[in-house]
Amino acid sequence: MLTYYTAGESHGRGMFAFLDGVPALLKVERDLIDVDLARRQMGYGRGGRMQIEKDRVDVLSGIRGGVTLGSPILLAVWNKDFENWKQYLDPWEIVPGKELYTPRPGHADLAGAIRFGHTDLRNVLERSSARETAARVAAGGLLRSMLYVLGIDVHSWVTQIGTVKYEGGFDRVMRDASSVFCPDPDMTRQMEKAIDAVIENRDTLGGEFRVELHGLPPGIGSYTQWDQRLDTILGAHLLSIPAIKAVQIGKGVACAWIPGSELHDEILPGKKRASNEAGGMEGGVSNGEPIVVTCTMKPIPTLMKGLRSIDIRDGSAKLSSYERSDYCAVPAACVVGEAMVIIAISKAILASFPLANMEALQEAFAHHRRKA
Ligand code: EPS
Repeated sequence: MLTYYTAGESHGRGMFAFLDGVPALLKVERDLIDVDLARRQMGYGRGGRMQIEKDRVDVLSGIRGGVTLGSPILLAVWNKDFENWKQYLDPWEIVPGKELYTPRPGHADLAGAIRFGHTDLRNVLERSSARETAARVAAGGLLRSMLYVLGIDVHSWVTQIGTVKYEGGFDRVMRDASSVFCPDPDMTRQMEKAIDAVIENRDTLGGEFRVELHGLPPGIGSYTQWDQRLDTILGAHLLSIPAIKAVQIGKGVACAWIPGSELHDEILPGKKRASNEAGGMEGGVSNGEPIVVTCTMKPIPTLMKGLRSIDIRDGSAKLSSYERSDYCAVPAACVVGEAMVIIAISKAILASFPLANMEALQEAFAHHRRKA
């Protein structure tokens, strides 16, 4: 069983990912992790923090000579900004000056303070900040090496920012050339304009991105139990990304109005499919077609102009506090989406093939592919 958790505060020492159950003898491509970390930092509309950080993975345990040991893996992404914050976040002795009392509507501030009994919202913000997603991307970047060996590729692109919608397909070169990770230069310009407008207005903007996974054989996941369904696993992983409010699989919400005769992917000789509206899974099991998911991200709740809120000390009306933040983080979120799809599918694969090392996994996987 693959276990994955993160730890770390936004302005603390670093962000950490803990992985247990990664098969031994996996050759880890360090560059794959660092490239993903660098991509997560990019995107038009990001705030000042990304000028400070230069995210790189540091391996604290579980890998020796570039190869996994089968033991627990601990990854670190150190926060350069910690230098500016250590007096406020030291585990033993802190100085006052960074307390927060006016919760941001849409952020975890108020609900999180009630949940844990905090009187200083800083204690909520530090962990609920989307900086945590750096650890997710490090974990996903590591598991990308495993999926790569198994013949699986994962990629993503931005399909919408505000009301600007891109309906075309994926092109890696064009996606990488775009400041918003949208594989179309004209749409990129329109999306940049939409972001410029909210920056001008001291506001924020959400959007939508798509993640595709190619090369997964049929028969991964299960219909026999609710928590083994691929939809369950993917949905949970993607909805866990901060600010993600909806996840669509395949045709998604359009399933409501397309008749069955037009929606379902007819089966052709050789088990080929006439289409892939199901997004690569039926009954919670992969069907051999690409996995296709689309995620909706809400606008970031940290608004420079503020929103109506209260001072939690006395309940009086105040504008919500402003912390340095992003105006639009949809491009970054699409890199996080890739990482979460990689983690979800890795879990599903290792649940079907609970093997101790990569040699055994590759052999079992190849046998399964032949049979399918
Ligand atoms: C982020 C780092 C954070 C925020 C952002 C994402 O850094 P700082 O708070 O120091 O600016 O920029 O977090 C949020 C927008 C949020 O709402 O939590 C990062 O590394 O992605």
